[in-house]
Amino acid sequence: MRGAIQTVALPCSEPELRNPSITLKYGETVELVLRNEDSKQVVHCFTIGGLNVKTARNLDSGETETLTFKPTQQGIFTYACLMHPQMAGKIIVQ
Ligand SMILES: [Cu+2]
Repeated sequence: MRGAIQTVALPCSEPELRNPSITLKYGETVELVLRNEDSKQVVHCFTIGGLNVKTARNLDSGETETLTFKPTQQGIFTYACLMHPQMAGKIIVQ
């Protein structure tokens, strides 16, 4: 039996900069569904500093990757696209 799963969808695009803060529960598995919604054929990646979470590769426009992980620390972390540092937001683990 697996525990509760939190599923969060996160669009990745610029320049709209839709980078919501995401709140996760400590110790509870999360499925973070990333989708590159950029209309300009720009690739994006995704990484969360401090939680050792990142996409396996860059996502082309329209591509989706699901990252499954369990937050191992509480606190406030920053997520970002390494190629577009302005595409950043907060992950709050409580
Ligand atoms: Cu990017």
